[in-house]
Amino acid sequence: MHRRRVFTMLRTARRLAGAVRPLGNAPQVRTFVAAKLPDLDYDYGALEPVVSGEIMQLHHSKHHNTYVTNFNVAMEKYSEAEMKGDYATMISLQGAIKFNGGGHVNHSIFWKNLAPAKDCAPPDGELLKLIERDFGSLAKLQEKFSAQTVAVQGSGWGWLGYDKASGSLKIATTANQDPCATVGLTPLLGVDVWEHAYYLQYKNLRPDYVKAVWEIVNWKNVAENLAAAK
Ligand code: MN3
Repeated sequence: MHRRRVFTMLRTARRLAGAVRPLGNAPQVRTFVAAKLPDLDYDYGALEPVVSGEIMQLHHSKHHNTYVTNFNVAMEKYSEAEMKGDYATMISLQGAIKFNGGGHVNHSIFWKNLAPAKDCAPPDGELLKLIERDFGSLAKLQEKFSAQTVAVQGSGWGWLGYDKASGSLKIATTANQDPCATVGLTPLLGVDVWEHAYYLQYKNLRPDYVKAVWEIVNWKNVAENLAAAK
């Protein structure tokens, strides 16, 4: 390579590096947008008898709220570590970010997926068309979804997701608070099968809880999620 050209390249590289250096010794102020516990669109008791008001209150105001609090704490620490270039700390925080951030993301979807039974109507339009194409019928989707979700070992979630690559609907499960996106799908409908979601009411009978949840699935919200995913 010509010497003059190498010199020009070095000068350009130095200029670019200078552009991202902080100005003087001014402190860098960097904050992340703190997560907030979302309000529910219905009262705690509005999903009865499928899910009791007691479960809803604990689930939203205690469990979900704790994920939000712990996610924000982990993200504050992450931001500080990031500014210091403390990569080891950044890596050590990733478990807490995934778990608590996943808890926040998943429950935020879940609350919107549900509605009082009197306000729920079966899916129609584009959503119904895709359900029938990809599963045969709504009943078959529900059967397959329920079987896989009931079979989650320990704590986790059942999902109906949209697969952008194939343009189709897919059923998946995730462990713990892993979000649906970790299996490559855009979440349309999630069902929480952590024991805190049903145990006070259904005890060990997770299949009864999952079967009953279909009565309070807000298909209108699922259709909105599909429209946004496409
Ligand atoms: Mn939960």
